[in-house]
Parts: sequence; C-alpha cells; structure tokens
Amino acid sequence: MSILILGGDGYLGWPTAMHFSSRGHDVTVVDNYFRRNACTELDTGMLYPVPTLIERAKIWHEKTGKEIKVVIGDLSEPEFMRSLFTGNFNYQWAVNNTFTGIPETIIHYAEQPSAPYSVMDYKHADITLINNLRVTNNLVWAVRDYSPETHIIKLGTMGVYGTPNIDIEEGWLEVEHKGRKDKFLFPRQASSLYHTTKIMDTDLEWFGVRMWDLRITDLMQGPVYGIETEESLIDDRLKTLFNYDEIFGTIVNRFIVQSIVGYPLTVYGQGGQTRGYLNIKDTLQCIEASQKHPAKKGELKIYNQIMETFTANELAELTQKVGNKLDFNVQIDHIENPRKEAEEHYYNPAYQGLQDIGVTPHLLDEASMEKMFKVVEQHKNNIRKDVIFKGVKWG
Ligand code: USQ
Repeated sequence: MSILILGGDGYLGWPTAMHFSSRGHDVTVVDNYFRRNACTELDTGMLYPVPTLIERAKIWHEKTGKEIKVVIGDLSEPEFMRSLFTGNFNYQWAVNNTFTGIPETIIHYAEQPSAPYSVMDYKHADITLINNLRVTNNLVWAVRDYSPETHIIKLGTMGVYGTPNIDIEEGWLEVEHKGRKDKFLFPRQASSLYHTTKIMDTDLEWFGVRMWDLRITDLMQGPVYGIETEESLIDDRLKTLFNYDEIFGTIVNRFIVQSIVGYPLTVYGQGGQTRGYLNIKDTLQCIEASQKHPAKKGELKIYNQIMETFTANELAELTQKVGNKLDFNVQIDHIENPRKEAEEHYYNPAYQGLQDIGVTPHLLDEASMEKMFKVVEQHKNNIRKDVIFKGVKWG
C-alpha cells in the first residue's frame, strides 16, 4: 500500500512511518519541522537531540534497506497539499525519485498538538487555529478533487468530549427527543483552544463525508507516553523526539523525567483529573488496525483511542513507587492548577472499538514504567529543570 503520513517528523509521525515501512508499505512523510521550530522558539529543551527527518530516513535505509520518502513543506499551503496528489513536488530525500502515485491511505498528524501552546497568547492561539484548520481543510478538498477513494486516518483527541457527567460514547450518541430518535456526533466541549480545533476539524471531515462520500477514520486519542517502539530498537538514532517540558511534554513522560532529577512531581491542583492513556506502541497498533479496517465511502468512523484511565494522583503514586524502588527519592507536589479543568469529576468513556479490531493493549504498570525510567536515565545529563514548569495559565 502507498501510505502518506502528514506530520511525519513528530512524536507519533516518525514511529508510524517506520512501523508501516517495516511492514512493506510504500511510505512518504511530509513535515515542515513545526514542532522542532516551536521547541527552539519556546526554549523547551528535549531529552536528546534528534537527527533531521532526512537524516533519519537515511539511517532507516542504511539499517533496513527500506525507503521512507521525505518531503519538506507547509501543508497549510493549499497548492503544496495539492501537489502531493499530482506529483508536482520534489522529494527532499528518496532512493527512487519517482512519484509513488496517489496514496491509498493518508495519516494526518500535521497539527499543532499542545493545549498549553494554544492558550499562551493570541499569537500562538492564532497559529494553532490557522494551521490545524487549514491543513485539514486543504486535505479534505485535495482528496475530494484528486482521490476520493483514499482513506484518511486523522488523529483526534479525547479532549474534545471534555469531562461530561454522562458516559462518553465512541464518537456518536443516539438521542431521543420528543418521541423521535437520531444519531449525532457526541456533544463536544473542549478544554483548550487546541482541543477546540480538533472539534472543528472533525466537523470539516464530517462535512466531507456527508457531501462527497469521503472515507474517514477519526481517532480520539488520550495522552500518550513512552519512547521506544519495535523499530526504534534497530538504532538509537531512530528514537522518537521526547519532550518533558510543560508545553509539549505529556504527564507520564514528564513525571518520569522529574523523578530522575529530583524535581517534585507537578500534580496540578487536587489531582483527581481523570484521562484515558496509552503507550506509544499502542498508538501504532491503533493506526495499523484502522488502516486494515478502513471506513466505507460516506462513512466517518470514530474510535476512542485509549487503553485505560488514571487520575493524575494515581500516575504520580505509580511513578513515585517505581522511582523509589530505583532509589530516586520521589516527592509529590500539588501545585496550583494553571489549567481551567475539573479536578474531581465523573469519567466513563467507552473504548472497546479498537480492541475489537485487533489491538492488544500494553498497560501501564510498574514493569513498563521501570523500563521507561531506564531509558530516560541514560539521558539524565541533558535534563533541564528550568523548562519543567513555567506556568502557562489558561485564565
Ligand atoms: N497534568 C498534571 N501535571 C503535569 C502535566 C499534566 O497534573 O505536569 C494533568 C493535566 O492537568 C491534565 C492531565 O494531566 O489533566 C493530562 O495533561 P497532559 O499535559 O499530559 O495532556 P494534555 O494537555 O491533555 O494533551 C495531551 C496531548 C494532546 C492530546 C491530549 C489527549 O498533548 O495532543 O490531544 O493529551 S486528551 O488529554 O485526552 O485530550
């Protein structure tokens, strides 16, 4: 299969590219280095330096003999997006420089993914809104115009649902009103501007599905943790980028880094915030299962992409237990919550759909966390305490 990955340089994009390439697919990655540039601009620090996308593709080729074609460009430019379908673009790196043709599957990660980034100030709010909506709109229109049979898999987020006081279904809700019934997108009420763009891009997709019979899968993912995937073990330089700062780092990755440098774990507020979590290895499984079970023409499939739920307190306690076992003296701190979010709430999301199509969860336990500690510890000297908490406020 020919697979195009938009946002192929990111935390999930690069591991996804290697995952499909190693399974024999013809993979092209596109990226504009947004994430790296934003990390430089905001001085976030990273756990270790990561080779450029071109260098990574070359290393992948040297080590496996397989090719991941690289295109560098800004997908919020409509003509650039459209060129990926007509062949009117240049590969920045490829063994075989001929256009692979219209992709059968497109995996869309090319969005600004950080909630704190999106609420920092107007400038960053605007970048998030313009990038995320334009890229999705450009994609939907390009597929409509050039390849309506292509299956789009877009990464969504569990955060679109917020924390409602009812059970969260997988994307859809059947509503009975005054004696009549219909099915609608589950009510959405996002907790950041970033999450709001994810609501809006689902709406753009849903429009494309209803108007033009597009085939789209939207994966409502929770916060991801982890570093290693099967393919990154081939060469250390193939490891995905790893943020532990407040803007781009997610909670589990952050807590492990904090434990290793003796920084008290930054539980926001009371710590009763519950979210659905998953290992990066399971992100790859979920994307692959979605690719193997594509949406039909005129169908928007939605899955909740999480494997288990935890409160922030439970994650802190687990991290402390594992950290102390490894002789780190882990302290837990409850700091004033910079976010506007419920700290105690009902949370009962459905998430069986992906397991029904073959995903086998890697659950978070002491053993899996201990492995992450060991990898992070190797890079201990790179950890900068000053980027762990800067206090970007929602209010
Ligand atoms: N939290 C803490 N302490 C920290 C960091 C986070 O208590 O040091 C809490 C937050 O208040 C929040 C929860 O942990 O309640 C998760 O926060 P996070 O920073 O790990 O993740 P979040 O900002 O929600 O965003 C991440 C990804 C985003 C994805 C989202 C899925 O960055 O791309 O969409 O997870 S979800 O959270 O389900 O919306």
